[in-house]
Amino acid sequence: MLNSTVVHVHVAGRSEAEWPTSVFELCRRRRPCPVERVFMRWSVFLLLGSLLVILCSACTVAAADDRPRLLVLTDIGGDPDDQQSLVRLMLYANEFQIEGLIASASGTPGELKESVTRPQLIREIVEAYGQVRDNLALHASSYPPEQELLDRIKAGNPYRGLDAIGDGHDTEGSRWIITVVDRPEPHPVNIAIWGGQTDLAQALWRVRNDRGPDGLKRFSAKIRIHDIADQDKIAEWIWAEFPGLFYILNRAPSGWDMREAAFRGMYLGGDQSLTSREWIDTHVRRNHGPLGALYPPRTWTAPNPHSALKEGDTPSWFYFLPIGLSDSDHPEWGGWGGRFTLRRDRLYRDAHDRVGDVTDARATVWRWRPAFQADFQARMDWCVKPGGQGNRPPVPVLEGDRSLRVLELKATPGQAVRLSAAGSSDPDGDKLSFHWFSYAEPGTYERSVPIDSPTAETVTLNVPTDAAGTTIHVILEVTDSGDPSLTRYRRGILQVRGKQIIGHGQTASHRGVYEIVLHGRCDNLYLTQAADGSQITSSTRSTSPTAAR
Ligand SMILES: [Ca+2]
Ligand SMILES: [Ca+2]
Repeated sequence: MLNSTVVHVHVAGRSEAEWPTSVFELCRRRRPCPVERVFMRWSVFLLLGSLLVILCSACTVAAADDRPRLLVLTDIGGDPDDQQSLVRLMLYANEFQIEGLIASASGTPGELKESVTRPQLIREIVEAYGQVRDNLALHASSYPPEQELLDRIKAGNPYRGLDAIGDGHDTEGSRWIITVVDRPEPHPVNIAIWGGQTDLAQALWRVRNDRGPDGLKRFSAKIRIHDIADQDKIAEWIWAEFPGLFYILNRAPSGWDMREAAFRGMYLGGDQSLTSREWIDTHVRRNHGPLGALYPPRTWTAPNPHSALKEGDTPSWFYFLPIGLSDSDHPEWGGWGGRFTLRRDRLYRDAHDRVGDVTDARATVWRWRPAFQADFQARMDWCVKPGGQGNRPPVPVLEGDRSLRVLELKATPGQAVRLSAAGSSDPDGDKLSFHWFSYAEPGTYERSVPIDSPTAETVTLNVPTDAAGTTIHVILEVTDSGDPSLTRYRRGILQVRGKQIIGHGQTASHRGVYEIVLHGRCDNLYLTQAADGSQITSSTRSTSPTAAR
């Protein structure tokens, strides 16, 4: 028979987003009961069997393409910043499987006198890419042939909004979305929305109409959406009609100045010498071949300190770009495409970072601008420089791991954790420099943790004694000595063992009395204080389940 433990916790002063743990995590920490142990034993047999099947399959199937799948919807033909974003994306065409470039209704609602789509503007840039593709391929592998990208340019609906969704509103673009998502691939389709969402909404409508709710559910589980600004004003309708979508809405909250949106950190805030007309003329538009020459020198949105580089849509695909800094499954972790918080309605919305004396959503993007602009500059050089010239990024190694994945590391409060970047290298033989820092906002330990000698190859992080039960995100930046200097990243997440405040609540404020029901023995439950030291005004303390039963 299972024992049951009920614990009441009274917590005040923590906002919903800050609540660190859940009953699920608690259940993983406790010792399994006899029934569960039998089940787990059988699970081991099942797991071994499954592994055998997978290994056998691997012998006969060619290596899968693990690059992220990317599908873009662009309102190209309005503000020229979409052409800017597309020129930059072409330089990274080797980092993705580009599945579609869909021209949705041009411009923002009411911006143009006519309702049009402009796929020819995409074609123009892809053809310019075709002229520099062989030179790009001298510096990195996997650049796709021009024709492959041309074949994936599709036209969407020149009309937008709810009146343009439903029977009779299928477009080449909406059908293509369904074709791409339906392919039996192991990886999700990452959909970056640079303009309106109408063609995506039409695809979802069509799938639900033809396949029913279960078919829609299977379809939706295969996509991740990063939407810049809800341009067609149908985001709420989409969430209501097609629940369960992985949806990042990159936009300032209602009632705020729209310039507060995370994506505007591409051109607002931070070091604005890197967005000037002089910068884009020198490093992109002049002497860098036909692709760079198509980079528009002016954009429309004001205020923009230079009215030159804007690229408001670039964060949507930066978000999916694999550079070792983050994981596309975790918008709350942050990276070149910004950082986002999961809200109660299951949507991800702009989060705030503190950088220097600034705390806002734009900082989650502009904090990385020196690195992503240097990367842009180097890849523009690749368009024209011979092989062997033109800088390539370093390859960081974290704790002996050479992949780009985020590492989960165990630690205890008060421990001096040694972290090593030994083995990091550079394909050009450049000298490497290191910068380690704790990225406070994504962790549940909500303060920055100092690192001894943070520019050394191997460093020590002293886990604070009050960090029990929290996570601490550590970023390793490895920068080479090439021209321009390029940076790549690794992230380790320290999972700090020990006392942990564990709670579960469904109330709006997460203030009040929480009830935790434990089944079976529990040797590892402690209730003391919140991770940030705040405000458990009363609690039933328990160091063993019997104490609280
Ligand atoms: Ca756009
Ligand atoms: Ca290099």
